[in-house]
Formats: sequence, C-alpha cells, structure tokens
Amino acid sequence: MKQLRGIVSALAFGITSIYAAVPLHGQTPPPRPSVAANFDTTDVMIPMRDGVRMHTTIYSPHGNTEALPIIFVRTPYSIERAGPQNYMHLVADGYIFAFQDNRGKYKSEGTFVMQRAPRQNRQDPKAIDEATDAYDSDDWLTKNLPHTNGKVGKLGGSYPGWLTTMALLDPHPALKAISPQASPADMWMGDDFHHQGAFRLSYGFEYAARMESDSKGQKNFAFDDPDTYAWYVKLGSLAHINEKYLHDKIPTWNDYVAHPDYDEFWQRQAVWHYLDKQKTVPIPTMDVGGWWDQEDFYGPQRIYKSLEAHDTQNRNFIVLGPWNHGGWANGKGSNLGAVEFGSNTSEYYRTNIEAPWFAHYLKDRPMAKPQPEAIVFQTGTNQWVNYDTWPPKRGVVQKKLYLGGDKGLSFSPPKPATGAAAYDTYVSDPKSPVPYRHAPIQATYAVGGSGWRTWLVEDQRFVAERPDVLVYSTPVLDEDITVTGQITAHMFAATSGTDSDWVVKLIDVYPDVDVAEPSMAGFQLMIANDVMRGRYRTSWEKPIAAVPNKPAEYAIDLHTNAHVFKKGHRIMVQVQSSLFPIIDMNPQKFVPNIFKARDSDFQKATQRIYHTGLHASYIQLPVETPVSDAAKRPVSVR
Ligand code: PG9
Repeated sequence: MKQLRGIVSALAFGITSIYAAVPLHGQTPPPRPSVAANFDTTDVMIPMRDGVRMHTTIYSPHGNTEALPIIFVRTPYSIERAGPQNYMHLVADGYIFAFQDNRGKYKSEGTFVMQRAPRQNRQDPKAIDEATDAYDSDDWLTKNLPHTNGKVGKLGGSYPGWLTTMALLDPHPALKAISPQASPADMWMGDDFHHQGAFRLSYGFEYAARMESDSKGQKNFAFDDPDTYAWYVKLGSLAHINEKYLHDKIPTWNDYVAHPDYDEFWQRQAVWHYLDKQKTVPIPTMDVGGWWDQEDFYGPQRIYKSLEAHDTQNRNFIVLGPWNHGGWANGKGSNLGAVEFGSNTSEYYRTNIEAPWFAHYLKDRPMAKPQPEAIVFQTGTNQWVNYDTWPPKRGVVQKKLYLGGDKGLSFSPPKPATGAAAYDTYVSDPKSPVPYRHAPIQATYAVGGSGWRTWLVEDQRFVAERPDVLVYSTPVLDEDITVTGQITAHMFAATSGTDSDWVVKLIDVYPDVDVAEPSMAGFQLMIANDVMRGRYRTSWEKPIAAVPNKPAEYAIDLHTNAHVFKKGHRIMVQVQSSLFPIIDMNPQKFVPNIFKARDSDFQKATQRIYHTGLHASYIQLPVETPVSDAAKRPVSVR
C-alpha cells in the first residue's frame, strides 16, 4: 500500500470517498452500503500515450497483502458514484477495483467523441481510440499498483460494455477476461440509434442532446409537453430539430443528418466489422444480453456471432436472460413489469455465472462444471437452459408461420385466393402514427419516472384495435411450441407511396381466463419485434424508392430468442408501419434524406400485406423438436 500511495501522490489531485455504482445511463444508483469502508480509495490521473490523463479511482481491500486481480470499469457516466458495493458478488472473492471516467468526460482530460471509431492509422504511436486508452490504463495499473497478480478483468453495461468490447481490438497482455454486457455493436443496424435503417428518434435525439449539451451529460432536453408523443407529432420533419432546438451544436445529431444511410461513417464505427476480421478470440469473453433490452439487444448477439466465427480455443461465451437494459446488474430479477420469472434471475446470474467466471480466469479457480457455450433463460417455462451452440444447431427445425387471409396464423401455406383479396390493407397516417407505448409517453430519462425501461413488456392490447395495426393469430395452442434461435419475418408488402416502414411484432397471447396467472389473462406479451425501413430492402448503403402498389419482399431480422408458447396460449403477429416516436415517421414518399424532408413530403399511404401464392408473408421460426427426442435436446437444463 505504501508503494501505491507514493506513486499516486505524484499524480493524484485529491482523495475521494466514493461509494456508489456505475449505473447505466439515467439510472439512479443504489444507496451506499458500508462495504466501501473496507477499501482504501485513491484517485489518480493515468497518462495515455498522447499525454491526455484519465481520472481513475482505485479501491484496494483495506490492509490487503495478497496478490489480487483488478476489475476495471470505464464509463462516460461519471465514476463519482462508482464503487465495489455494486459488485458484492465479486467483492467476496477478493479483487482490487478500478473505475475510470471516459476521455473528455467529468474529470478526465481530452475530448469525448460519441462511440469514437477505432483509429485507422495504427502506425502512428500517438494515435488513440478506446482500445488504446484501455491498453494504456491496463499497463499503468498493472505496473503501478502493489499487490496485484498482474491480471485485469473488464466488464460494463451499455456504453461501458462497448468500451469493454473495444478492448478486444488491442488487448493488453494483462487483460485476462472480459464481459461486455448490453454492448452495442452497430448503431445503424440494430442498437441505440437506428434499427435496420429506421432512425430511433426519441432515443437518438434525447440521448445525444443530453450527452453533448455539456461535458457532464446530465441535462435532459426540456420538453414543453409531458406527453412526448404529442410533442414529436407536432415537431413534424426532423429538419426542425436543428432549426428550432439544437442549432447544429450537437455533433451526434449532425452525424445522423449527414449519414442517413449505412455509409462508411457507420461501418467504420461498428465494432463487429473489426471483430469479424480478427483471427482468434484474444481474451476469454462472456457476452451478456437481455431479451427485453430496450436499447442494445442487437449488440450482444452480433458481438458473440462475430467472435464465434473464429473461436478456435473455446473462449467465447454468451448469456441471455429475461432482462431489460442491464437488468442483471442490480436487483433480484424476479419479474419485468407484469411478467414473472419464478426465480431471482439477476441474482442467479451474478452469483452463479459472473462471479465464478471471473474467478476462473482471473484467480485460476476451477469451475464446478465447464462454462457452457450459451446459458439461456427460456421464457414461458422460466428455466435456464445450456446450449452447445448459439443459436442451437441440433434439435431445431425451421418452420414458416404463414399470415392467412382470415387473419389466422398457420404452419400450412395459405390456400390460393379465391374471391377474397390476396392481401390485407390499412392506412398509415403520419399525423396519427402508432404509439410504441401507452400514453402519456414520458421523456426517455424523465425525472419522476418513465415507462421507457419496460416498454417492451407492455400489454400490446393497447394498439391491437387500431385500424392501422393488422393482427394475425393462431387458434389456442393444443401443445407447447418452443422457439429457440433466429427469427426472421418475411413480409410481402406494398405501399401506395414510394417509401415505407414495416414493423413486425411476435406476441404470446395468454389465455382469456388464466387460472395459473389470473392477472395475466388475455395479456399480449411481445416476444420479438423490429422495424425495417423499406427503402433499404435491396441495399443498406443505397436506398431505393418503392414502386407504388407493387409487392416486394421485406426481410426483417427479429433476432434470436428462446421462448415457449404454452399450450392454451395463442401466437399472434401484429404488423404496422409506425412505432412512434421511438422510430421516426417515414414520410412515405421517397426523399433522398429523411432528416431533411419537408413537412409537405409526409403523406398518408395505403399499405398491403400479402398472404397468398408467391407472396405469402411468413415468420421464419426455429421450432424445437418434441421433448421425447432426447438426443436432439439442448445440452442440459440447469
Ligand atoms: N444505451 C446507451 C448507449 C450506449 C452506447 C452508445 C450510446 C448509448 C447506454 O445506456 O449507455
């Protein structure tokens, strides 16, 4: 400890007692327990290769003389409230903890760049990015802290999760295990800012305005209407954002406007492209994601997939559970909104999965059983299941669930249209878009509470009766249907306009009279959903206009899942052309750049969803074979 004090006194600018967690963006940290009193706390400014210094707080167990590994978290959301008390499941095993303000945020020097793209000039010894900041910090920590075993482990959720992923691009030799959690992988394809080309308006606007209005990133945009749905409808074209409110001052908003398509800007930023090019998985990596993550559901799946392609040494693992954004890091995890899971899933994750994993790689502790490739919480049955691949290759058959002319859903192809129209139709009106959650839609990070964190588990009956939402449903199921793996919607659709969005929601409908869970009777629980901006149906880089009223196929990635639609329930699909204001309203008239559309470009469109012949719309579902087929079952139920 003496040595540490000597070293840091030269660099330190003050000692602080810091007792709270690294909360996810906008979360209130838990109260301060006394655990931090058991640690010596030191603030240091760690120099990076370009001379910029990063504010870092180190917690060493009081009086420790043992060689311990370092758990290291980097964040743009301030380390002022960070501390070991939020990692009680790790504290007991014995670690030194270090927390660092991201470059340009709070007490760290330099300039913050939203999701700074990896440096392109790797020959320049002074060039920096998040990987070099991680490397330089690891180097300093392992060389300067006393009583370490020379091993570093990194973890973090969301932005800190992404900072963790970035460390994979240039890992320091001391880095021995990482766990990126809810880490975005691609801000255009599927994470916070866009989904398959559709702009995530309310999140993209509110997050960028909050993060970049000042260096702290804690000032919410001041809405003058408590229901932001009404505010965004009144806003009209996205061009008014800069004209009326941001005045070109928010760099991330300007990036959205300058780069509407999947151009080099987004591709250069997206970490999975770099992971794809790596030859190995350099560090044991445990990716974590939540089925109902309202922000970064795509990222964990994409990162795992990219690493898995060259995981020759079995170092790449994934954990997927029944959580919203970061829901595994705090609390019990016994429910999300109205949905009950029958056990404390978050506690289970922290104690039985995360703690043994880090102890194995950082402290050489043997695992009771080898780490399964994929540990997945299967919803519907509410059980943990291990798989030897993700998505599973064994025991799953790909089935097409067809949308029928009678608004039914069936695994049999629909009959050719006889008299009845070959499509269903609805009118999508930009003045009255389909809300993504029930009114009032509070601001994303509204002080006093917001429905944002649980919108994905809201009962979808609140829109099912709307004339601009098509609803398809199976009869009541007479046996369980287990869906495990990749789900993709194939919509054969047409619009009377020249551009359109297509939103597909896969829903589990609880029985009308639910004896097991009376409060859930008739509940419409979204299991999977996503949106695709029609103009990108042939290329993400080069948008094209739709030919009015001509059907085209739209493939919409609904990502992987593990859910049992139980006997007595029904499977439902809802199709619509807006999800507002989480997704901006498509003008429904093709314009080169939607961020610059005029108000007069927005028009009503009559939409068609086809259901016969060559144009039979369907959901591709990975259906597990019956339980009796033992050889094909998942590796084990935990
Ligand atoms: N979802 C947030 C975020 C991550 C990365 C970039 C932008 C936003 C977060 O909660 O950190």
